[in-house]
Amino acid sequence: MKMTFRWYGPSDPVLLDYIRQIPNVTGVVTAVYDVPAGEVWPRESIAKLKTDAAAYGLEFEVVESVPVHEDIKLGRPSRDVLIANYCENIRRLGEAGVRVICYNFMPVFDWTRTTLQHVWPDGSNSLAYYKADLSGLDPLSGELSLPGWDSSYKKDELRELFDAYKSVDGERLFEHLGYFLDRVIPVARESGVFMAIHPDDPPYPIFGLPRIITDERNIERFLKLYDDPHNGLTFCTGSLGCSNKNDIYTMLDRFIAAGRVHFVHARNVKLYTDDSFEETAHFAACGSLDLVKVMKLLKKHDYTGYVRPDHGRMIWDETGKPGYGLYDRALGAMYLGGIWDGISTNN
Ligand SMILES: [Mn+2]
Repeated sequence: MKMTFRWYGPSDPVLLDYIRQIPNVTGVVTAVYDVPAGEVWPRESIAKLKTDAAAYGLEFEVVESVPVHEDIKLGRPSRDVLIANYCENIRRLGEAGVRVICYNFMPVFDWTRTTLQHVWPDGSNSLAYYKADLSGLDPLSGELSLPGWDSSYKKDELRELFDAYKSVDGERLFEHLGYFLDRVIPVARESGVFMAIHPDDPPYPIFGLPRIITDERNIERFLKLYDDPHNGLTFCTGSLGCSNKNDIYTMLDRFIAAGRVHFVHARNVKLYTDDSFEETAHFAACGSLDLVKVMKLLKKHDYTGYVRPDHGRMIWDETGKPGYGLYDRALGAMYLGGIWDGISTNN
């Protein structure tokens, strides 16, 4: 197990100088964030991430994310050029020593929440998702503002995208994903890179748009689309764990045994019966998920891949990127590392 920490590059208020002070964290998870989806990342930008991290004794072996252009998800003719660019990014990242690329295949919206600041009785706050709040929103109103998605879409562009997705249901989306994998995975294998798809977050359709990386059956289908270890998963406990139908422990046990888990996002959520959820501290007692059980499964399988604490709360008056403050994620890294040490001793 290698403990890592997400870092948003030089503009991140969470400095590498701080990250290196968290015991047990050996590397950063980052990306070239100033190149639009579908374009090739300059080699110099990739090299700079590596030298920046190395200057603080941190590895750069995991990228999150190389975004997939909407035209690839939609299966448009322009996808071939975009996929070729994607392959070039994989080659360049492999040359720079990157071993895992996290990405997702969610139409239009990336991770979605209905509030960035759910306030807890102890004064901390965190991200939350209330189904009832989302049902009243019209994504085409031009006023939609949700965290985690590209708000740079203009109203017309968003309408055009929604129209385009009318002919893409879950089945078609699976086809388009298969087309992408057929071209990308051979390049990943040659480059020594493991592709690790992130589950849809939350793992059910929103605004009528299909979502397919959602549960055990669909993930099994995804893995079979291209049956190769280089076609793998980012196992995000919080994303999969915010659906009552998912038993994340059975899923993790099974997919890790199959050698298909390359990256783990460890996060806890308090889950409600309608699949609404609030993000909580990492401790098992704070939410509905048991990260002790998760770490025990990693230990059971002698997991040698990457782990990172996922979204944290905002505590101690910290301000910054929602979910990605320093303090609570550092506490999460310590909790996870403590569990790991505790189950690693022979006492
Ligand atoms: Mn995640």
